[in-house]
Amino acid sequence: MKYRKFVGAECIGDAISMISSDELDVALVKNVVPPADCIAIQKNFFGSEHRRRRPDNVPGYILGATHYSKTPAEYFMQCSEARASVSSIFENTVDPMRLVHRAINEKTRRSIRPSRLGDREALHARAVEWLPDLSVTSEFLLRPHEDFSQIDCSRNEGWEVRDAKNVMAINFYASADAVSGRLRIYDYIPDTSTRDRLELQGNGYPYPLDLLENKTYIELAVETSDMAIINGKYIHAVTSTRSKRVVINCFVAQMSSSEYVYWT
Ligand SMILES: O=C(O)CCC(=O)C(=O)O
Repeated sequence: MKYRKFVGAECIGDAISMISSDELDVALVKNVVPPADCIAIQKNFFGSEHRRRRPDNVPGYILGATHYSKTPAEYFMQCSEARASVSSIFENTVDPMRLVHRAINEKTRRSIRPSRLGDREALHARAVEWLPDLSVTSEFLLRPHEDFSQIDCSRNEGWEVRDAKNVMAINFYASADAVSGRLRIYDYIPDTSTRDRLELQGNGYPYPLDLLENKTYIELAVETSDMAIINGKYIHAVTSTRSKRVVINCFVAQMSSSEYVYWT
């Protein structure tokens, strides 16, 4: 697994084009957004009446929509409903995902657009607040998973991402400290037969820990204002946290037409 650290928003395009061409699997870009904008994003998020408990048994709050476990029709319906509230997170501040779009345009000279289903469009971001884990007994805030099984499944028939050969997970940290809530990426991409055997086709979550026992990993000590960009086929997890952790994220894939599409 190839990992590299970058500094500054001007490096986002390099990180993405290197991951797209398999020169890199994991990139951590430091200092993407000034601290005042991270605070403004947090303030907008915490002030929003649309923030709600995550519906997927992961401890935290979410604003926006997630395609996880949903049919495309359900997901795109939620995108339409949540669009205005997602935009409000970036009111009067920097939108880190728009920085990604600009970087793709400028660095790769490819276009990026929302993934579509008919005339509906996917969201460009969602925001997640992870609740501090006070039980201390669990190693993970989010257990090991990968992001490819969620798109590479029959549920998504008729949605263009079903044809994607890759997926990048892009996470921007509006609030995080280096001590806990680390992003752990195992040097392991499960093949289709492993996903089938574990019955994880369609969701890719959670992978049993014994499968990962002998796998090496890197842990990104993510901090406020960092952006982590990873090849989402690798199994990854978030270690438990005792502090406030607010993440803005989305998925991006480069399609056979060479254009990029995003969704959440
Ligand atoms: O919060 C993070 O660092 C990564 C989150 C993640 O992997 C996910 O939401 O699927």
